[in-house]
Amino acid sequence: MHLTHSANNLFAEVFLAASATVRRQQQGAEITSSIPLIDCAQYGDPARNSDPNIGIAVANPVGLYMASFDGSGLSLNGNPAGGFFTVVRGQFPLALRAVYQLPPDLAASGLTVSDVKIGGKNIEFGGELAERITMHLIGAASVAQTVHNTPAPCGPIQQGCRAGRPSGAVGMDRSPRVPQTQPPGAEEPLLDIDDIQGNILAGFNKDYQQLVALKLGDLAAARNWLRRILPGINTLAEVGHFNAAFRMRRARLGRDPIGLIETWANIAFSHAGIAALTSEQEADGVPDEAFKEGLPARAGVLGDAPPPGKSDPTAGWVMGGSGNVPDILLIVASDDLDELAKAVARLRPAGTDGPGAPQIIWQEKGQTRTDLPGHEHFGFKDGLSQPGVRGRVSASASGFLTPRLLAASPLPDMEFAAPGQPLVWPGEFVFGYPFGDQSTGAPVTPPPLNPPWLKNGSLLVFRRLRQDVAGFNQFLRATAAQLTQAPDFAGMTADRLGALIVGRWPSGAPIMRAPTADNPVLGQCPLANNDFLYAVDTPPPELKPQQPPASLSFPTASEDADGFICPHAAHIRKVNPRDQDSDKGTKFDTLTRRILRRGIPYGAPAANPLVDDGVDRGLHFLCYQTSIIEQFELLQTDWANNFNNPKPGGLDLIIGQTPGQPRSFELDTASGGSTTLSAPPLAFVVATGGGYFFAPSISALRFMFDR
Ligand code: N7H
Repeated sequence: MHLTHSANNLFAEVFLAASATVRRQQQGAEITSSIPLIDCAQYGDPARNSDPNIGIAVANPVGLYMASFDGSGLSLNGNPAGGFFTVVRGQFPLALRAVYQLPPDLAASGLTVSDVKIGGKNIEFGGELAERITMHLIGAASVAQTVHNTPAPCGPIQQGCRAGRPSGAVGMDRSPRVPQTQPPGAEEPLLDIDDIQGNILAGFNKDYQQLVALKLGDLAAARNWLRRILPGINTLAEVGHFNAAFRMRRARLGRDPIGLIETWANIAFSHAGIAALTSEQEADGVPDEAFKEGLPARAGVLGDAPPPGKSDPTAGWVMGGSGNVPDILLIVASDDLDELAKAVARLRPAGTDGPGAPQIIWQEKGQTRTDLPGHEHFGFKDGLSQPGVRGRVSASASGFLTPRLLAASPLPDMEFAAPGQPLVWPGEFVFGYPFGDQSTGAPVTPPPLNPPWLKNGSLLVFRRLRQDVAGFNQFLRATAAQLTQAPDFAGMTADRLGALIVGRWPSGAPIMRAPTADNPVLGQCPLANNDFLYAVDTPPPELKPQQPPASLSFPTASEDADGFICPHAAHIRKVNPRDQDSDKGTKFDTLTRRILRRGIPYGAPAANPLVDDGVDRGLHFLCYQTSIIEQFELLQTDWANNFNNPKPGGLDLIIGQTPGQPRSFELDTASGGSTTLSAPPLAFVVATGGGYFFAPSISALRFMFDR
């Protein structure tokens, strides 16, 4: 396969040229005539292949590229065969040339591509592979007045997936740039990477994940079991190193590495579980009332609606409802489905642990969508925005848990790890480390822990959230059709309304940077897709010298204090108002509300998102924090369920719920348009199970069974 840019008719040429032409400015005046424009753009440079008349730089042209290849379901002799697809020119999402061929050892054994199976059937035509390639056109057709097109100064401009506008672009109201406080970073604590469980700070990030809920029986047998599986509970050191190696390989290969497969397990206990294994008093030492009460007692506070004719919101839950609270939650995750099954079989209680070993009361597999990897069931890319956790994993100068990519901070008084990723003190997620002052962000030394075994542990929230995919999409379609009747919202589509409600387009492109249409290249660009603030214009990122250069392809986010671009009630704005004040305080307070999300979809994707097929599908929502009340519950109750907070503007229509009452959502435009949507009281996302747990350190686990 070989793709090149060919503007094969006049319309296409004009379209591409218009999309690619860069406005230039010199000494404050826009350049409009051709020769000065050519000089300014340095198109005379023989090393540049460009069209001087219209100003397209075709060194990295506007054109058709391969964005991704879906290798799921390809197998050779029962082994995954998606990885034989190799990009040989460019790289995703800007790949131009690729081959699908067997590695030399397999080819030498006489196997050919026709031995590869797709969905159990041998490949017959190249087209069967081609249809798994997602193509995209780089270059945006702009709707007049909607796309930032600030004139750039003279000189070459780079394009591609890296980040925002040219540094030094004029016409931006930007805050003064301050050098990012850099290492030594001596004030950042050394994290006990061999004692903290791996899913908390590193995240398993696997395609398959099984949750196993257990009830204790005989305590001696339970302790035998825990002692047996302890070596299989993975640490931050193990998971973090694997993730780093995976990232490095992927960066070099331009695709997911083949054969780099790992299987991880972590464990957490409910209050009753800890009380049984230690004592009621020890369990009460976990400093969180919500954890102590347990999820069934808190479901009403969270806004979970009881089923008709019942008063208990957890009646009918598939697990974790009143009277059915597990003592233990085991999380097992793998890159490979067979390995996952083997690990679960190894880790589950067995007869050899003794009579009365813990019983499995519920288990369920989650898995990334095969049709849209990384997307949740409503169709949106998930897992993009996580806080940058401070702390060191080694004493070396670059030994930070979260890589520091920025040379300068976009905000004068706040430090960031990467574009859009502010740094947060680890005490917000793991006990025993400094946490942030809610007014200044300065680190606060934690008080001595009592009981001391809390150290290196974390609180885990699990919510089994069923998603009504058809209900959500029908609502979008019907509401968008009504809105188009109103002059201020003419042209509204279901897709755009969905993006306004989530705050991102399905590709993950934030509406703050792609106000009118999805931009899949932006959505897939890690340095750009989370780079936006709400209260001020977001300056282009200033990356450290060793980072790839920032590009100009995507418009930066403009200040949106009024919620005209991204509504105040959009899901991602509700649960993280970023630099904007909230009812609780300033942006420094918001840093103390962050959570580490580790969710994964469960259930088969909907074949037709508008049709209710009765399939139970949704999200195994998991998150870690050190205060369930001040973090997860605050996001759900004080923000998502509340019209006025963090800023007035409506309920979060993704997760917000107020049983029995319609849920309203405000849409306002800069031109004065305003309307309030009314969504049905029954949320599109409904809890059907879950629990509050404590994920102890490796050493605390020993304390639980060595008694
Ligand atoms: Fe949300 N969705 O598909 O709409 N979420 N969420 N979430 N969520 C996020 O940034 C979704 C839920 C957060 O920093 C994205 O990773 C769905 C709960 C937070 O900008 C998408 C469900 C809670 C963020 C979704 C669900 C949160 C976030 C954008 C349930 C906490 C980061 C992708 C079925 C109470 C916000 C991304 C930021 C992002 C969706 C649940 C919180 C697409 C479908 C219960 C903090």
